[in-house]
Amino acid sequence: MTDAAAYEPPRVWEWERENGGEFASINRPVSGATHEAELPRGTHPLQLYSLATPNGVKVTVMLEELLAAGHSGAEYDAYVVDIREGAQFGSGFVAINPNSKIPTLVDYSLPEPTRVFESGAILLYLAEKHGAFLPEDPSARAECLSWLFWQMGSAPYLGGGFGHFYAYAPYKMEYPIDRYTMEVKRQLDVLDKQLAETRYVAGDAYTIADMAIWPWYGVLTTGKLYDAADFLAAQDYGNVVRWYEEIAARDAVIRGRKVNRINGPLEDQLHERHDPSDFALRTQDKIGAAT
Ligand SMILES: N[C@@H](CCC(=O)N[C@@H](CS)C(=O)NCC(=O)O)C(=O)O
Repeated sequence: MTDAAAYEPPRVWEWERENGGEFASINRPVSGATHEAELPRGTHPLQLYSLATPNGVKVTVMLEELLAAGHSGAEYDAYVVDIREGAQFGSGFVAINPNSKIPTLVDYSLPEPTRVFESGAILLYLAEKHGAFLPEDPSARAECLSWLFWQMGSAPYLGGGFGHFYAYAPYKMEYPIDRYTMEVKRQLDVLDKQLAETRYVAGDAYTIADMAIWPWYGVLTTGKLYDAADFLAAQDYGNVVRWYEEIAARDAVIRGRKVNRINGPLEDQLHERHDPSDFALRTQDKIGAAT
């Protein structure tokens, strides 16, 4: 074990503004707005404020899946909240999500505009609103919700634990990397064993449980998340890889991954989404070519 314990916690912790880690400039020990900033609003009932991180992609995939399944009431406008620039601390965003995290949705189709934050809550809200991707049978529904909440409880160990210490911390520390790698591999094994029995996570049907888990544990097997596929021997989880590939090929997933993406190939970046035609006309390669 490297990194001998050199740190002795003081009696009362104090905020050291520059700790050197990636995202250090946006991390604060207090909540609330740092500046005034109104949110833009489009014409559709559903307004999404997000970014194409794993948590953001869950929701854009769900909305594109709903539209592909014929739920026209799921038409939406999607705006980028650039969390690297601190946009999640603008007053307009804090008003719809006091926790200052993407994704956040506002539904204007109800008598009162209704905010929904937390990606799991948004998936459940949309599934119930449209009667889709959530089984009606009580047993199947319980299984789906169990896996949805499994994801919400597990992914912080993957993102905030493993991802932080493996990819973002200012230097590599063996103890936390070891601890979180152990847990993430255990989680991958849970998923792999489940997917050895079922086509999708919660059974034969593709549900919001798949949409929640896939952008984290599915994408992890490709190396596109934290560049950690080799380190985790992620390709050894063959059932997860099979499930990842089947879902990655869905048209709605291909579209949903592009929405609010601000990195990667220009043809995969649709910064704002207002209309289905935007995928053909307004990705960054097209906008760049037109200007
Ligand atoms: N539990 C939340 C987590 C959301 C979350 O952590 N969002 C990140 C991006 S993936 C974020 O907005 N981070 C900005 C910040 O921490 O200031 C959810 O599932 O919606």
